[in-house]
Amino acid sequence: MPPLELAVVLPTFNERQNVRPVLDRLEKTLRDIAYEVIFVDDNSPDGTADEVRSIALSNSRIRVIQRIGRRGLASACVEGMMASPAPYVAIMDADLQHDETVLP
Ligand SMILES: Nc1nc2c(ncn2[C@@H]2O[C@H](COP(=O)(O)OP(=O)(O)O)[C@@H](O)[C@H]2O)c(=O)[nH]1
Ligand SMILES: [Mg+2]
Repeated sequence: MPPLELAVVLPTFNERQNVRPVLDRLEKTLRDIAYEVIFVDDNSPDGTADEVRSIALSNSRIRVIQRIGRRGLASACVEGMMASPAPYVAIMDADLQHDETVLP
């Protein structure tokens, strides 16, 4: 594997239905970049973290930090950033609101 270039951190709360779509979009646009995706989920009742794990099982680019008994967008972002060795980090909403094609 080439060295990681980019970590995309996706803070989530109840984004289960957006997990696959956002990953599909990132895969298309980051074709030539060695990237990983870190979801930081605050134990969403809709099972967002389980959805990520089911995909991560067969895709080592993807992982989830599931925080129990905690909430907070800013601390979720920091925790995701600190969990990656990548030299570049991007934070995005998981709700498909941000244009991922600007990342490259
Ligand atoms: N981990 C975590 N993620 C959050 C929290 N609140 C919001 N998010 C996520 O952070 C991103 C931004 O939140 P969003 O509600 O879209 O904010 P808005 O776009 O400013 O209305 C989304 O991916 C949310 O799922 C939180 O307390 N913890
Ligand atoms: Mg949003």
